[in-house]
Amino acid sequence: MNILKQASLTLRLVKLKRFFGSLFYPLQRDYLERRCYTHQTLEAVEEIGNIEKAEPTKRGGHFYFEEIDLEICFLSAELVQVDWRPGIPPISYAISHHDWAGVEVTFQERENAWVVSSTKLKVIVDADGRLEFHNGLGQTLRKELPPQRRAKLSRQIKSEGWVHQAQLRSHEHIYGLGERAAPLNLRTSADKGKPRTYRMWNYDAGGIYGPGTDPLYLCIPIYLSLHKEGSYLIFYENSFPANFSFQALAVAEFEGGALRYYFTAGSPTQLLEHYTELTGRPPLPPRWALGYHQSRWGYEKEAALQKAAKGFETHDIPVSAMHLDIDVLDGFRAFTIDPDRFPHISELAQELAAKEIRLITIINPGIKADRKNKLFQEGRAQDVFCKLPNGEPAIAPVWSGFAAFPDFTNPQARHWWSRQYEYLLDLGITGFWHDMNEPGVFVLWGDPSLPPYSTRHFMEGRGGDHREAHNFYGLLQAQAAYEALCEYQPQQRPFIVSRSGWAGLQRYAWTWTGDIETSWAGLRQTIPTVLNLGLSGIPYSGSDIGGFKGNPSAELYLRWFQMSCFMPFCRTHSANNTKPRTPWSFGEPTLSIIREFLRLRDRLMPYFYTLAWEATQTGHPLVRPLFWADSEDSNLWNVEDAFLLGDALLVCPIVEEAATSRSVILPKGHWYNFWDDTLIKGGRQINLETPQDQIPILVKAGSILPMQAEQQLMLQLYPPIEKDCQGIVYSDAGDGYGEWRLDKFQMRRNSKELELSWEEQGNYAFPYESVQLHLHAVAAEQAWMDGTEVDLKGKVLECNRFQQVRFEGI
Ligand code: NBV
Repeated sequence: MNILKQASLTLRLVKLKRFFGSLFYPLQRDYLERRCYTHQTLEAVEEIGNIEKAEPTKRGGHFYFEEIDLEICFLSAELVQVDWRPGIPPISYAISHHDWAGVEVTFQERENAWVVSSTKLKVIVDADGRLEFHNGLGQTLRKELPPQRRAKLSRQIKSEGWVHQAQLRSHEHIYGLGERAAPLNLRTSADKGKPRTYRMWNYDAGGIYGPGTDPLYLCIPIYLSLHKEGSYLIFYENSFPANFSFQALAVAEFEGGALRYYFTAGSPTQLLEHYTELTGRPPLPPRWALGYHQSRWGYEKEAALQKAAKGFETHDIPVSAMHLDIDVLDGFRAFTIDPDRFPHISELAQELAAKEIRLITIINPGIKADRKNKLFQEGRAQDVFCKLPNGEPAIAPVWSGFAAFPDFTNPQARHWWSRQYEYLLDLGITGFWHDMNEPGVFVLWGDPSLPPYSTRHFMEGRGGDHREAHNFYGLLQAQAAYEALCEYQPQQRPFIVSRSGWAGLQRYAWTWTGDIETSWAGLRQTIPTVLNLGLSGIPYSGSDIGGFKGNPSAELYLRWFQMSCFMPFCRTHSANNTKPRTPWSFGEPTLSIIREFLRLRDRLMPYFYTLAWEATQTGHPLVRPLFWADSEDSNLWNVEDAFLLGDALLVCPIVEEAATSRSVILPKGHWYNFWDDTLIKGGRQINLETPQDQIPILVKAGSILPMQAEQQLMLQLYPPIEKDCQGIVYSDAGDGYGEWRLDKFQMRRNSKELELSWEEQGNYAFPYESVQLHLHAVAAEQAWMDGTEVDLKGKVLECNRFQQVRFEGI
């Protein structure tokens, strides 16, 4: 009884302390900010003036206006960098490619305009500073107004921002901007026709968010436009806070920094290729990461985790990883393990590893600002924290109490931070989950982060404030972690999940959609959020299955689970005060259906893994909007309740309570129903039944879908209606950086025959013991393998490796 009383008293004290922290901190923040920045500002808009001189450069042209100058620089024939000056140039944290090959560019003068072009793109610069972008076919893709500089003069600070505007056609659709709780088409108005404004400021939604909340944790100033003349992508390399809106004009208002942006044109697939050539492609994750992850805030002791792990065995459910939330931390301090509640973490990690379950732990960036905290003392001595103008560390309340924040814009801080992972790796922790890294802090009012004007950052030596550094925070923390993991475990591929980030995060980490509410609306929101992340270059994401806060009904959990089985990051996670949420928590039939779906995901692993490999080559997200299949079909531009997994699968999750059927608009071509092989003509809206144990899944006609069962590779052959199609399977050891192989298949259909040929590339030994070819929707009378007749059992052919198989009499 006494112990209980004491525990509840401690809890109340902790809560009280937290309350006072979040009251005291914003008072101090507001005071500091007032000293740095008074709101009595004078706002002046500066026009750029007329052009005075224009001259060609090696890769483009330089244009001198009265107040400003402009440099157009083709990095490749498809990608052009546009730089309006002056303005502090950005530190190129987002950019991974710097040494571009030569490119042929022409520079022509016309009456009152200049044309700078490559073979693929044309930029027309008007004497008044308007820009037009055309593609190689001469179609106008984008028309920009002259940018405006906006100077804000206050007593202490002269802050200079930019307003950049472009015309939008009435039917133009806009996508991207990183993580958004918005419709897929970001131009869709909010309630009552109110235009939406999207903020660029990574933001901790504070435990719960729903559709319409803006901003969220991971903003990226990138957008992709689709209209009848074509599609283009624009990425602003400016990390300052900004507002974006899309009405008659696309408006981007930056509160500081330079106006540097990149423009590229092409199909959505090409746009992602060009963008990730610039900002980097995602590395191949370890294969296990594509399996199922179980997490909760509330595994308070080792026993709770062991019990959950046992449940997976008992219920025969595959699980790849288990995540430990802040419960594992000692006093909520980063890089610690609570010795009382997790006394045998090493043994626990080993025990789980024996069951092929990896242990992932949470890391929060705040370092408890306490003289007794060694890490804080060390960080201070090495001068690695974000600072206030007086040189002292900027301190703000988080879980552990008042904390200092590593300044990841300081290479010394990144190095110091990266050294901390070794301790956890040695204990057997396999991967890391970066939370609260916007960075998020506790406040009763105002912005839940560090003071934007008064927090100073190192910025690679040139100095800068938190307005510029804030959106880089999660990205640079992920970089430090990624480098640490590569260094300490060179034979293993890093696995990091980061809540926050910026352009380029794909080089280091996955993400998840944070604290989405537990509701059908929350489930529906997840689809456009994940799709827009993918279109922003972040291919690995997913949501807390069942939503973060609250208790889903069995039906909501099941439908959320079924959808998540086709998303890159498949993880159940929930808040600390929720009911247990494991696949068996809801009894039958939920348990059996989930088991079947997870087994299906496991069988699809060769497909998932091949898509992951393709992402390393192209930057294509694994999960794509339907218009990816045909960006000219404007009927697909708004579909946000279904998605493509790769090119072969079209997944239609159930996002309405008690639904027994749902409709979907199919891209043109033909599709097979995954569950019964019915052939369906695309290019129209169809209705599909949705029993509880299924969600509609369609397979594109002309797909070779690689699946696995035990040691067998199962090639599911979905014949094209005519002509031929290809399919590939990427294989390697599943981790590390050793040999690999590509098995390339070609399927050809003639009037009565189906032919499959196989080519191999790479040195990794074929990892399957046998192969099964499975015909869908057609039956054959005879089969021939490399010229010899073989026995066909119904629609299935068991075989080994071959060069060519012919099915006759189909
Ligand atoms: O660490 C606790 C939670 C975590 O479970 C969740 O996934 C994060 O998004 N975390 C946020 C901190 C506080 C939430 C109120």
